Amino acid sequence: MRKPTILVAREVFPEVLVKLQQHFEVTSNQDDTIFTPEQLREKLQGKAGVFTTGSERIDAALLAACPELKICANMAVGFNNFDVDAMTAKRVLGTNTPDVLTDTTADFGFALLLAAARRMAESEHFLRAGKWNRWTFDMFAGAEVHGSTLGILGMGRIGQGIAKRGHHGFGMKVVYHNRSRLDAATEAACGASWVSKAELLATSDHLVLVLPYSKEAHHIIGAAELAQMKPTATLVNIARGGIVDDAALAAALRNGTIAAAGLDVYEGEPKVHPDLLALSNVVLSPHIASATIPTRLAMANLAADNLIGYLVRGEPLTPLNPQVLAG
Ligand code: 8YV
Repeated sequence: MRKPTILVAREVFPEVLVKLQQHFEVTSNQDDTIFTPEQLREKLQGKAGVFTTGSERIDAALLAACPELKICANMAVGFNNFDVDAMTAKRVLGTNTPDVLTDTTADFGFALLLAAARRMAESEHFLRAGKWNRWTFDMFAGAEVHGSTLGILGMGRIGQGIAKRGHHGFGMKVVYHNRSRLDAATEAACGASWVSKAELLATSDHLVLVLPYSKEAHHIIGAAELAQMKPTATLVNIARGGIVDDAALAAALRNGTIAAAGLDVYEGEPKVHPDLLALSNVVLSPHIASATIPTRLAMANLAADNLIGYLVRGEPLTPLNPQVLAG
């Protein structure tokens, strides 16, 4: 029997490609070309499955042009590059990679928080520029982390990981806001209390954003929200670009509305708002929160196992729209 055909839309670990080739006729992209929507549509002709990353958009127009497509397996926990409703309507399964990146991403969220609050990037640039010629009592004095109040917006798996690090590791008071409140046992394990969004903004010394991107979450942190935060506060975004209004954040950092920020994601990335690039009180990283080799390998393997599970056995591991499996 002929093997099903799939597209791996970006470069992946060679061993993951070898595993996929045991089950599928694979069109790979080890040159790592970023396909335009037209190129993606062209490459997907006749394919039953696609291995995607955040850079491939799967929408109604693409699905209409690729009638043989059955599954899109994203190598990411976030899936805002998928129009899941359109996929469900066309009976195309979507999968993501939860759990395997939780701790790695939470570690990085904490790294950005510490770097921004304790002014690590700014002071390092100062030293490298040869400007350090004496110690002064208040040189690069930052914000206290231990014992402070950690706020978390979006309390899923990664949010809980950050809460545990703050509570158990740094003795922080943890407050969170989420549409649904966690059960009492999970709140206790994270040392976290639910508060309203207004209270979260007003009381957090360090506010970490970990909510998924949705239309409702667009610019959920803008000028009005930043104005409600403490002037000494740190803001960290490891969720998605577009959740923060980057222009408003740059203005708030410039005007002292808040003290510092740590960002891993941006509106329109890989472009970064020029006003952010001009500021010293923001630590900027290029969307690397899940970037360790063991974690990226686990993500790639889970995406591959979703393709194999569904196209070979009819059983994906982490489906986003299990309705597609029902009938
Ligand atoms: C990915 C991420 O590396 O999992 C996510 O949602 O943001 C990152 O871990 C990125 O989306 C590339 O697919």
